[in-house]
Amino acid sequence: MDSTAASAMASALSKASAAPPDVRLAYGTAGFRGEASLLPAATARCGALAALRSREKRGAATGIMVTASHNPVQDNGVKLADPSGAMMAAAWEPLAAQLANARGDAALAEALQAVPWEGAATAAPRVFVGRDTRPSSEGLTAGAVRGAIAAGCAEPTDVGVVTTPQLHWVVREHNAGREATEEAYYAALAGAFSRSLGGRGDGGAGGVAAQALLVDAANGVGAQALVRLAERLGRALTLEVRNAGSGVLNLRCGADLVQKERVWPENFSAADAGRVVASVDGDADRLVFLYAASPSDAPALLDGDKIAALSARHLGGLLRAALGDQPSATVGVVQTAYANGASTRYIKDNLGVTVAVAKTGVKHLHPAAEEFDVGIYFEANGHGTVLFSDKVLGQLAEAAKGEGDAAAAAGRMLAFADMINQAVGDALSGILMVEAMLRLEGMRMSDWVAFYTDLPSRQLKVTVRDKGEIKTERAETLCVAPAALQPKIDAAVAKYASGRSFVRPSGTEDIVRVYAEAATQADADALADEVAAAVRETCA
Ligand code: NG1
Ligand code: ZN
Repeated sequence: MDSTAASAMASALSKASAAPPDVRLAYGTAGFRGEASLLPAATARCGALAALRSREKRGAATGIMVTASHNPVQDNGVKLADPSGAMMAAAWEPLAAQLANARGDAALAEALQAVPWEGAATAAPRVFVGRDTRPSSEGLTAGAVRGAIAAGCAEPTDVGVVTTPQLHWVVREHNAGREATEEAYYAALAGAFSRSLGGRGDGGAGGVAAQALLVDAANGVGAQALVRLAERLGRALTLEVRNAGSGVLNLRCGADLVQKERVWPENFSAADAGRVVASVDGDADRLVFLYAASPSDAPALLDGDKIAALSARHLGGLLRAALGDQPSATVGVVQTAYANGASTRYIKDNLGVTVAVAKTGVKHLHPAAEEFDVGIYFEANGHGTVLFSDKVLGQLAEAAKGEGDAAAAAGRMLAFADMINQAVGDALSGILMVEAMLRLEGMRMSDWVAFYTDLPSRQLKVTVRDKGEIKTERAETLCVAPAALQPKIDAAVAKYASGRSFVRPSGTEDIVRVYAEAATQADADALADEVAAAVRETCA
C-alpha cells in the first residue's frame, strides 16, 4: 500500500482498535490465541486484514472467526479465512503479526505499507464475521467489525454465532455464487446425507443408526448447530446432544480431551456402551468417536486416523465402482508424523492407497491433499476433511448420467462431495460422512474399530530455553538442529521393537513436543522418556 493510503488507514484503524498488549502475539497454526484480555487489538487488526485481503483478491469475500477452539473459556482467538474458504495464505501471517503488534499510528502505517495492494485501491471488500459462544467473543467481534470498516469494508457481514467450519463454508459458498447462509449449510449437509444413502441404509441397516447417535458438544458452539442440523435431518438420523452448553466450555469434555485421554467425557459413561459416541471440540472443527462394546470395556478411540482409514476405504471403493477398476483419478491420504503407524500401514498395505506425510497443521495438510483428485487429510486429533478435484467431479457427473451400478456409485460420490465441507475440517459434516459410510458398508462400530489396532504411543511436552533452536525436515520426522539431537533419537529408537520417535517445536505452545510409539506401552513410554531427556540435555 502506498504511504498516503497507509497513513490515512492507520489513523482510522488506531481509532477503531485498542492498543496492543505488552506481550508480543504471534499468528500461529491456530491464528492468534491467548487470554481474552490480550486480544482486542489483534482482533480489530485482523478485521482490517480480512478486508485488505479481500481487496487484494478484487473483492472476493474473506472471513474472520473469533474462537479459541478447545482452549479454556477465559481464552479466545482469531483466525482468518481466505476466499477459497481455507485458512488464510501463510504468506500473510507475518503481516497479521506485524499489524497486531503495531503500537501507534506510525507503526500501524508501516505495517499497512507492507500489505500487497496491486489493484486493491478500488476493490470493494467483502468480509464475513463469525464468533463462538465465549463471553468475550461478542466484544471482540465488534472490534473486528470496526477494524474491517476502518480498512474500507463498508458493511462487514455478521453471520453471528457459528462453528468455525460454518464460517469457512459460508465464505466458500459466497465466492462460488451459491447461497451462503447458515440455513443453506444445514440444508446442503442434510440433503447430501440423504442422497448419499439413496434409499439404502435408511434407519440403520448397518446396525449403527437404530439408536440415536450420541454427541459430546464440549459445551461449545457446536451444540446449537447440531440441534439445528438434527431438525433438518429428521428421521434420517437422530442425534442426541450432550454437553450442549449448560456446563463449562471444554471442561472435562470435547474432542481434545477424548483424543488425548481416551476417556468418557463428562455426562457419558460405561452405560453408553454399545452406542455410537461422537465428540467434537469447542468450535466443532475436530471430531473423534468413542465406542465400548460392553460396559466392562474401556472405550476405544476412533480418531482422525481411523476416520481417514474409513474414508479411504469407502471413497476408494466408490470411485472404482463409479469409474472402473483403473480410474485416472487418484486417491490419497495425507497424514502428519503424529498419525499412528498402524493406520499408515493399514491404509497403504490393506487398502493400497497412497499416503503422503505433511507438517503438522491444517495449512500444510490441505495443500498436500490438493495434489490428489480425492485427497483425504486428517490429523490424529480429528481435524481434517476430504477434497475433490474439478477433474474427478467432472468425471463423476458424466458417469452419473448413465444407468446401473456405476451411475449410482457416481451419484453417491457426488453426494459425499456435497456433504463434506471442503473448505476446512468440520465435525458436523464429518459425523454425517462417517454415519453414511458405515451404513453403506453395512459395518458396525466394532468392525470399524477392528480395521487395525493402534501401536501404543506416548506424547510428552518438554520445556526448553528456546524451542526455536529445534529445526526439522522431512515433514518434521528428522531433526536437523541442534545437530547432536537426531543421533540420540536414532540410538533410542533402535532399542525398541517397532520404535518410532520424533520431536518438533509446538506451533501453539512454548514447548517442544516429543512423540514415541513402540510395540508395547511400556516401551513407548520408555522411548518417549529417553528422547525427552535427550531434548533437555541438548537444548539446555
Ligand atoms: P502444535 O501445538 O503445533 O503441535 C496443535 C496440534 C495440531 C493442530 C494445532 C492447531 C498436535 C500434536 N498438534 O499444534 O495438530 O491441531 O494445534 O490447533 O495435535
Ligand atoms: Zn477447533
